[in-house]
Amino acid sequence: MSPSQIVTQKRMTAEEAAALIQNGEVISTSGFTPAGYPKAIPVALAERAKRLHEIGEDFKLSLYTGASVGDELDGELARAKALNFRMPYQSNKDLRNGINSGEIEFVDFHLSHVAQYLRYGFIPKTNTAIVEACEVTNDGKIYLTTSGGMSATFLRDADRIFVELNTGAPRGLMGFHDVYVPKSPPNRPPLPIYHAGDRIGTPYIKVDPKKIAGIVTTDIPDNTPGFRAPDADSEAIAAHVIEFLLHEQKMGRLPEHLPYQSGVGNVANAVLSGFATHPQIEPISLYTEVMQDGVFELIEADRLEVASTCSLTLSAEGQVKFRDNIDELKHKIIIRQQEMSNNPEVIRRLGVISMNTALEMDIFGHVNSTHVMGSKMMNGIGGSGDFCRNAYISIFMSPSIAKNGDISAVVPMVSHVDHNEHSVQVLVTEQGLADLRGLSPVPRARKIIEHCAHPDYRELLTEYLEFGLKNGSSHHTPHSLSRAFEFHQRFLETGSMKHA
Ligand code: 0RQ
Repeated sequence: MSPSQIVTQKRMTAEEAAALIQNGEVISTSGFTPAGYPKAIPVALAERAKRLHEIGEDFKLSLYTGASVGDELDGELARAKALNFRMPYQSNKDLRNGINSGEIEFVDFHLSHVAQYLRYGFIPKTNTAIVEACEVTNDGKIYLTTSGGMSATFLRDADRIFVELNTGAPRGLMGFHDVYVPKSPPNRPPLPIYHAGDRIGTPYIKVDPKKIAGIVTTDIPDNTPGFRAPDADSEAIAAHVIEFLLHEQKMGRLPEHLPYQSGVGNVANAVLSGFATHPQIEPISLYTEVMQDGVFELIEADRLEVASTCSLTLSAEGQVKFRDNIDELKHKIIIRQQEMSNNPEVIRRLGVISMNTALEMDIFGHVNSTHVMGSKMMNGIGGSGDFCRNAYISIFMSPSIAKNGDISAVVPMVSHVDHNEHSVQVLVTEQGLADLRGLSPVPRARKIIEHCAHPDYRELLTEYLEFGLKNGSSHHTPHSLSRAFEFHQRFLETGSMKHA
């Protein structure tokens, strides 16, 4: 197929586009966990930064994205020392090192908040938006590839737009997106999504073609980590979650057809796998932000009604499966902008059951998803807060130990709070599940220790609780402030949370 007129007129190389971007700019890009992000211009930008640094010139950018993006963007720019500010979520090793060394400022956001922050003027506007598209029309319709992210708001906000037209992305992606940008208060009407599968917007983002400064053609695929088969711990966690849901159903506390959100990683994939294979599970729908390969198992088992997501985070193998079945999948999958996939109003209305992964949880039910030992940024809160706070039931999962048993995921007090006791309802490890709904703090603590803590740490945790009950200032939440971080302290001093 011959390229449209706009592509012929505005075509340029990645290097030419990168040369137009100046030191100090705020750049916004498409991309969400890492799917649908631009790949060629960022690599050229990193090269430009390195060349300028070599001759002693400054070149640093602020970068806004939907969520984590591939190494071609976060990794290349971090290694080229071309970033001084980043938000709202990342998962790249080199970028993470830059953040933790203090070289790059990072703001960790609820993912549903960021687009409206930009529209409300709470954060600096963007100079240049770079989005990956599978089609761009002469009248300025941009059809995104594998993620929604915040592209609609970025494209409106930026002074100038570059499009990476990915000729390797299937054109069949046209029609998957549902682009809707809510009006700002006080004029925002209710968001009319009543079922996970409702479409309320357009399949494209419309921009003024005059704002498009250049179109770069590429054929680079999403660089997504491969799909790992679930390990024994993940399978055990999934089995506890499914047993709990079936019990809730039996007790009449789980209406049919509530949609699910599931986070990223091994555990999330194992749960979806469990939904696909367990003999008693009915077909489900997803109202989620990231769709991984696990969804194919649901489809193959004929157990997926519909999936609303912000990204298609598929392995190389998953991308082939997607392409081969794209026409059928179009009826099952909707890709939304993240302020809609993660929208608190919609999540609460639909009754989404949320399942996310924690780094650590404490005996009173607070969860840390982001900060190792209270200080070191891992990835960010992502959408876990959007879902957890508004879910019908909010579930957090984690293996009970990390680092060969030297770290307990259950601690006296979390070293950083992302999700607090008021929002966290169910905790699960491979050891078991603690349903915390309606429990006051001390029974909550006993249940978490008994059901979730690893046997190696149960005694230490119980001793901490009993010490607080005996010596603390209150029997309500019996913390002993001088001892609350003794697990973390011990790990930092000896390399293990266990007693020497
Ligand atoms: O370390 O990488 O050196 O092996 O943390 O842990 O068990 O592989 O788990 O990859 O699922 O990540 C919470 C980070 C879990 C993720 C988190 C070490 C462990 C390992 C990774 P290694 P696992 P996962 C949807 C929802 C927040 C955002 C979110 C996350 C590494 O799920 O970023 O939920 N969540 N978004 O050894 C020190 C502990 C530890 C620990 C594990 N207590 N202390 N290290 N590790 N527990 C997506 C979006 O929002 C876009």
